[in-house]
Parts: sequence; C-alpha cells; structure tokens
Amino acid sequence: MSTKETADVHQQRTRVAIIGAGPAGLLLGHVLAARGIPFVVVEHRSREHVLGRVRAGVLEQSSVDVLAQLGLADGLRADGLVHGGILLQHESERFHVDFEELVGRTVTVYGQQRVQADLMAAHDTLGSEIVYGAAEVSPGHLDGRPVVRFTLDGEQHAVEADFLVGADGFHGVTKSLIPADLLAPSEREYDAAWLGVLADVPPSTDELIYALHRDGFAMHSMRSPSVSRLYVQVAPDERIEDWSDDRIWDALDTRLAVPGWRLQHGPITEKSITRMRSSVVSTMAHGRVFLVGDAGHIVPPTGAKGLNSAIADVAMLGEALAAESAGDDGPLATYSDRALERQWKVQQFSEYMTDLLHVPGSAVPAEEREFRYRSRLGRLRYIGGSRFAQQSVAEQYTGLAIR
Ligand code: FAS
Ligand code: PHB
Repeated sequence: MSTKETADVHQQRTRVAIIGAGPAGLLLGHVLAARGIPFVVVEHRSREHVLGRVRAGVLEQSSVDVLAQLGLADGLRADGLVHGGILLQHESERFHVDFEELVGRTVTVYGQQRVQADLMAAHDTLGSEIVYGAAEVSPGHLDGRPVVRFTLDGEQHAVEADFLVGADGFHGVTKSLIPADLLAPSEREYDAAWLGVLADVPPSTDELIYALHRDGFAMHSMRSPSVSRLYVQVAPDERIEDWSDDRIWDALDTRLAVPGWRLQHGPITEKSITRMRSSVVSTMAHGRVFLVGDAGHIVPPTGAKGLNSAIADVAMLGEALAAESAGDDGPLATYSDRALERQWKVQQFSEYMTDLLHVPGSAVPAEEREFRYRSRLGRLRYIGGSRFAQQSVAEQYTGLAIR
C-alpha cells in the first residue's frame, strides 16, 4: 500500500477499502489478509464503542465453520455454548426442537461482543490497518476508482482503492454510491420491539426458550454459565425509562412460566430496546462498490440471523474478491444475486419466526388480535406435533449453506 503526501492530504492506495469495523468489516479484513490482499478499514466510532455494543448471541453452524477455517474460533471453541436445539413454548407448554436428531447440526451461543473482540485481537496480531474514530467519512470515486475520504485528528486522508466495500450497517454511508432506483430497498416494519437485558445470574435453562404468551413474546437466552440474556416484546414506541427492573422480571416470570420451573433473577447490567424491521436492498453491488451485512439487509432478531447473514455475505464476497485477484471475475459478477437469493430465504424464516411468536399490536381490532393469537397457538401446536415442521425449523435455524 503506497502512501504519499499532497497538499495537506494523506493519500494512500490499497486494493480494498472497507467502511465499517463491525463484525462484517473486520471479518472481511481477515478473509482478505488470509489471501494476501491489501485492505484498509475505516470506522467512524472508537474501538471501545464498537466493542461495547451488545447484540447478537447465536452463531449458526455455517458461521462457526467460516470462523474456524480462518483460525478465528479459539474463543468460541473455549467459551461458546454448543446447543443441540431450542425450546418453543405456548400457553405454559414447552417442547424441544432437537436440531441434532432432526438435521444433525448444532448452533453455538457466543455473544457478538466476543466475536468482535476476537476479530479485533486477531487484526492486532496481523498489524492490520484499521482506522478508528475517523470523522467525515465520505466515499466517492476518483478517476473511475473508489476513494474514501475522512478526517483523523484534524488531518485529511484519502484512501484510493480498486474496490470499496460498505460494511457500515443499516445507517451506513456507502449505500449513497448506489443509484436510488437500483438500491430500491424492500421493507417491512413490525408493530413490536424487543426489550433486551443482560443479567448477572446463571441461565435457568440449558437451551434457548422462545415463548408466545397472550401478553407478548419472551425469550430466555444466555452469554455464559453466569450471565443470562433475556428479551420481552414491547410496543415499538416504548421508552426504556418506563421499564423498571421489577417490571421486566414480572413480565419475564409471566410469559416464561411453566409448571415446576422457576426463572432465576439477578442484577440487570444492561437494558435496551431494539425496533423490529426487515429491509433488503435490490442490489449489493454497483461497479466497484459492494455491500455486506446490515449495510445490505436487516432482519428482526427472532431467527438469530442478523450476524449470521453478515458472515455469509463476507464469506461469499471474500471468495469473489480473491477469485478476481487470481484473474476470475465471475464470482464477483454474481455476488449480489447469490447473496440476495440466500438473504431472501433468511428473510422469510425471520418473518415466519417473528409472526409465529409475537402478539399483534394494540392498534389491531380486539377480534382480529384474538384470531391471530389463536392461529399462532394452532401453528405452534402443529409444529410441536410434526417432525416435518420441526425439521424445517431446525434446517433454517442452524443455517443454510453458503455458496
Ligand atoms: P454493524 O452495524 O454491526 O457494523 C457497522 C459498523 O460500521 C459500525 O461499527 C459502525 O460504527 C460503522 N459505521 C457506520 N456508519 C459509518 C460511517 N459513515 N463511516 C465509518 N463507519 C461507519 N442480530 C442477531 O442475530 N441477534 C440479535 O439479538 C441482534 N440484536 C441486535 C440489536 C441491535 C440494537 C442492533 C442494531 C442489531 C442487532 N442484531 C442482532 C443484528 C446485528 O447483530 C447485526 O446483524 C450485525 O451487527 C451486522 O454486522 P455489520 O454488518 O458489521 O453491521
Ligand atoms: C441472543 O442471545 O441475543 C439472541 C439469541 C437468539 C435470537 C436473538 C437473540 O433469536
């Protein structure tokens, strides 16, 4: 990577410029590093801020395989919790969907913060060029090639590259380089949100519990043998200030209750509300500009697909960039179509799980709310009694093939 000074601008050239140091951006850096392809990552937040975001918790088998192939799985092998299934619950009845028995696959519970820390530590070891705290990040083109301009400590920088990858999340800036009529996102807004908490208390269950209750959805997940991760459905416009710890525990006790089982309480160390929304762009490529992860699509977290979709995009784009460097631009030309084909299969599963487990919002007439609730009960009871329905859930939850 060459660097030269021109009038007050630090200019440098690289092969791939990546905007965003979340899991997608840092993982892409590792895929490129493994193939000797130069890259620079430009992130507008501090390293500490990026690391402090509490988000996803479940890695598909496919994601674990990607991390392992890159030598990035030591942490998850040591501390990840391998789960052979999930528990679905309705009206105080709980049943097990046994992934291992049904499809021979598992998932690993390993928080996104740990994934992020592992990716950062591995880049430190490589000495990768990752710019944190970049201001006024502005992607564009210079003589037909991508360029990322930014300010760092008051100094102007310009990174010229052969390719630009937007790994900058749903509110990122790279999308602005794709004409609006081509980007053309499809969207669905759900009339529900998730209030999530981290609690310093050992999980009260060995596997994740997804529960439909007349009051709303609840989930029991975890981060470690001593930390629980729990969620309750709230209205989209709820304010976190209106949810005391006691109110949260009351809702969880009610919605997760089954005879003979008790939810353990403990100090809540983090709480936040996440809106539920699906959005998918119509193209993830335009000229030498590509999108990965949340920059291209977001899903409601019910299917545990957000982080896993980002990893799948990165695996596909990383392979395509490596092929192009070796003289074969075929995979790069089909990246967007392949990524979006897989993403729409993920979207429909996330929508299915969200519709299955959430009660309609209060704006829906009472008679229709009751119908939709009972219809969900019927669907859950059907799944509980059908091996075929459970196999379908197991196949999709543990992750579709990445190709
Ligand atoms: P990210 O958003 O993680 O990273 C994008 C990065 O780009 C960020 O570091 C950002 O600071 C940076 N950036 C943005 N604009 C920039 C600019 N202009 N210049 C430079 N840098 C810029 N998924 C699940 O599977 N389960 C969950 O429970 C779950 N919970 C979530 C809760 C919340 C509040 C959110 C927002 C998401 C949640 N997700 C969940 C989805 C989440 O895990 C994402 O899928 C995952 O972070 C995607 O990774 P990236 O594509 O890297 O995007
Ligand atoms: C989590 O542990 O944060 C988690 C797990 C499964 C989901 C969503 C979130 O579907």
